[in-house]
Amino acid sequence: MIIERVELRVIRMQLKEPFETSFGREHDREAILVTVYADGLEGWGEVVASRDFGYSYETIETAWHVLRTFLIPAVLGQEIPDVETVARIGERLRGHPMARAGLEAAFWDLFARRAGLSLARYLGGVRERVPVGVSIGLQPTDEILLEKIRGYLEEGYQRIKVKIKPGRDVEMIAAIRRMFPEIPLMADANSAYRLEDADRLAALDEFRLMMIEQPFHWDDLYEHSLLQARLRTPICLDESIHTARHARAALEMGACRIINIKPGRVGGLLEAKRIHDLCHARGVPVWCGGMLETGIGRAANVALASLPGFTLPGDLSASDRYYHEDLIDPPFVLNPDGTLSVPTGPGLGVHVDRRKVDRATVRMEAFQR
Ligand code: NPQ
Ligand code: MG
Repeated sequence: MIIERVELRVIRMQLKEPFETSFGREHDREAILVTVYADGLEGWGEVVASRDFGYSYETIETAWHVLRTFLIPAVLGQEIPDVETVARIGERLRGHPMARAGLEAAFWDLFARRAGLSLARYLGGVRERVPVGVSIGLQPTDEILLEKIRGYLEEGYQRIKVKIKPGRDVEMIAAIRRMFPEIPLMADANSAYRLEDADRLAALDEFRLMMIEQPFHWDDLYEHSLLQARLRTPICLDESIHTARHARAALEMGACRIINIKPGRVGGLLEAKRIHDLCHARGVPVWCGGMLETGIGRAANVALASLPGFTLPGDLSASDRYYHEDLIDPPFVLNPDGTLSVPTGPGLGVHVDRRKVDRATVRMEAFQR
């Protein structure tokens, strides 16, 4: 397909409530939407970088720069036969996975629509519904956190993930376990600990957590392998897994037993699928992470999570977990069994509401061949 037009938009969405992690607090979500046009079809992708660095070094500004200066000129007016071609263009850059993933996602949507298939089917998905959990940010007090957990359990979420950091860990998890002895529970540190804190993390072993996510540095594998050797609880790596090569190295050195897959973190759905395939072949469970996506990024994640190796509930909450009003219609809603239904229409399989997109847009640029 000859790519006729690409549009970039920065959108800003008010969060229902602030989301706090070990690296900071967000009140609203900014993201970039990418739209590609060819042969009378369009494809939508979401770049999950934020206004500020924190989760990673990428920001809206770095992603915008990389897209308009390097990636869009490489596809505009070109014959692009498949997503592999887009991925190869992206791989010429070092780093900037979120920028690359957002463009690639738009092409996945475009090519799946051309094939008349849902993105899930196009990727090789096998599930009609995917199990979902919820990620709860740091709260002012344990009492407020316990109330939040109770609310999400009542809504039907299949597992609870809480954020931890030094000073908000063992006692807080103990309080959760006293109130909810049996729920599927996990903790995400977003790289807040150092190797010297290993005793504190080992003290979490008694709480039967499903996993501890990313305790150490965002690019570390080795120190995680030292910690995993001391823990019964599986370590799950998020920030540290940048490619399928990293995933293989992490598994072979015993740095983790579970991997969180996010297309934005690993440069796109193609690399995400490679990590899935590697883990699936080795019997290593994976789950789909979340980046406070709008319905556009969420739909791509749900499609990815329909692959057979995604056996654990993902951070794939319903649209109303973060936003009063999503950009897609209808929004994602939680099924009574704690799943999200995988869209079956062509491509992402969701209707992008352009009026809502326009209202959320704070910056726009179009590139025409
Ligand atoms: C994680 N997500 O698994 C990330 C981290 C995260 C749902 O826990 C703005 C944009 C704020 C993206 C905060 C969840 C964010 C963000 C945290 C991602 O580690
Ligand atoms: Mg995480």
